[in-house]
Amino acid sequence: MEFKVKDLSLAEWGRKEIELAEKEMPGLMAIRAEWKAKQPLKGIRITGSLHMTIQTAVLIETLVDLGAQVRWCSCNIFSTQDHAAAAVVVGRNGSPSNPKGVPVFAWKGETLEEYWWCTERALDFSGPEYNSAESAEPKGGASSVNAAAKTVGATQGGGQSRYRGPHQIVDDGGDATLMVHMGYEYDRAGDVPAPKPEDPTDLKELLLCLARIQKETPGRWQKTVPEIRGVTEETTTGVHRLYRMEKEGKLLFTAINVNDSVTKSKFDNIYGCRHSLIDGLNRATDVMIGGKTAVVCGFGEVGKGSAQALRGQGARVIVTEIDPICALQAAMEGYEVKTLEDVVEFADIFITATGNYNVITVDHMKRMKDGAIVGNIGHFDNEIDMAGLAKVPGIQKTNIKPQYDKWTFPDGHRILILAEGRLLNLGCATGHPSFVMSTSFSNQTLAQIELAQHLDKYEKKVYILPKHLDEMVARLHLDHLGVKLTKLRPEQAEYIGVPVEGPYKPSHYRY
Ligand code: NAD
Ligand code: RBV
Repeated sequence: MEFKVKDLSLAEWGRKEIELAEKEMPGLMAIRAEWKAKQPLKGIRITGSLHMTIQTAVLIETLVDLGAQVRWCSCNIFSTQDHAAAAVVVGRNGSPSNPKGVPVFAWKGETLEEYWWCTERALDFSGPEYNSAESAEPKGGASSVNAAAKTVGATQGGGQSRYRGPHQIVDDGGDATLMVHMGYEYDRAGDVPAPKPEDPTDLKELLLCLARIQKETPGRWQKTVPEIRGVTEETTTGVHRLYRMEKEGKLLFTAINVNDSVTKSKFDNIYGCRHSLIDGLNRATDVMIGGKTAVVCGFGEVGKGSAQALRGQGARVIVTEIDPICALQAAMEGYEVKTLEDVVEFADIFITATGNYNVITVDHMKRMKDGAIVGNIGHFDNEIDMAGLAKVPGIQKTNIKPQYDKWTFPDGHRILILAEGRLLNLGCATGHPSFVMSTSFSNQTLAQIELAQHLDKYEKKVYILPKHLDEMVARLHLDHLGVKLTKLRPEQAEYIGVPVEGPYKPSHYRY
């Protein structure tokens, strides 16, 4: 079996934590129990690009239990838990000397070149193990998709005619989707452009990776794309990318926006970050948060959870916002709302949670006080201008420990940066805990089943899951917390105009 992880001997530890996580992931366990016999993902090849954590291991093994053939990489260079990756490769019945699990390409501390290599490997199902008839013929409208793919392959000849990509993608942030879309575009153009000096490093590395692939397997992406049924996207930033592609007419397959299931964004983004933001801050810095002034940039879902966590520790929290509604919400919650310019000189801790870029600029960092802590919990590494920081003449970077650096400016003042500006809860800690990831990943699994079983209902557009599934995901998590739900009586249902069995809210309801 092909794979690349840090150390397979970590598998036993990983397995123990996976087993504990399963107990905290009742939604995924219920979906396994409900669907295992029906095998709704049988014959479906799934590529996942999502933080390779213990929680993700439980998702991967759920997809396998439902019949899928899975390959996986992380969507971040720092977020892999190496013992989780090892356990997934070894599998439930294998051993480090005889791994029988899922091919994973991920380790903590990848370079960007390695990152794109891992993504590319996770997208390649050409090995002989995928050549069975069952792998080639998924149910539910795929035969025409496959027929189209075979035609493309047949016209090209050579090795790539046997080339197999995934049928479905689980994406987080959209990098696997981006690689496929860019690869496809450059395949058709016949050339991958050379990176420009001003391109961000990860784009440069992606272009170099695509150029290599085009040389080795020309036509690969044209063969891949017609076989892809769709993608299910985990996070806000990835979803923004998808809607933009749809608007520009560039989306090549169906996309399910998992983030905007209520049981994802109103839980993972808020309560998950409420847990894992301070976990990351504490593990990296071990600095007392109480009494400090903390600035949270962005008061969306992630900002709301982050601000609450910092306040819970006794920090004095200041919020920055561009949206008057979110600014007003923050004020009504009792936070001061200021601009960064107002507070940059005296705050102790800065957290970006906007999904935007250049929110904390080099100029801001030049003005921060000595010892200021700067971290990001949004998806990419450009909310804090890390590229600009590295270019400040005379600046010195001193590594304190992995994913924690001290940057000393020529005037002698220092700032402390977490996870090189990448999401600190996954870089410096282990991301969200299992229970809340169970709600996110139940949505992911249901979305994957939807693509596998009902593709005929969808066009090449972005969709969210229907509300009855959202309510079902919530329902699957109630018992674990001892929640007793009140049963709606028929006459009451009639009075408020909803079915007794739900959905209980109209689609415009915002929770
Ligand atoms: P959101 O849209 O709900 O919130 C973002 C907020 O930032 C918005 O209210 C917006 O008005 C505000 N904003 C934008 N530009 C700003 C600026 N220049 N200054 C101040 N505020 C600004 O999105 P979200 O769901 O909270 O997600 C935010 C980011 O976090 C995304 O990148 C998302 O992918 C990521 N995310 C990370 C995790 C994690 O575990 N680290 C979890 C969920 C989401
Ligand atoms: N996230 N995953 C974890 N423990 O596996 N923690 C957070 C985990 C996801 C979360 O769903 C968010 O939308 C995404 O990471 C941002 O990349």
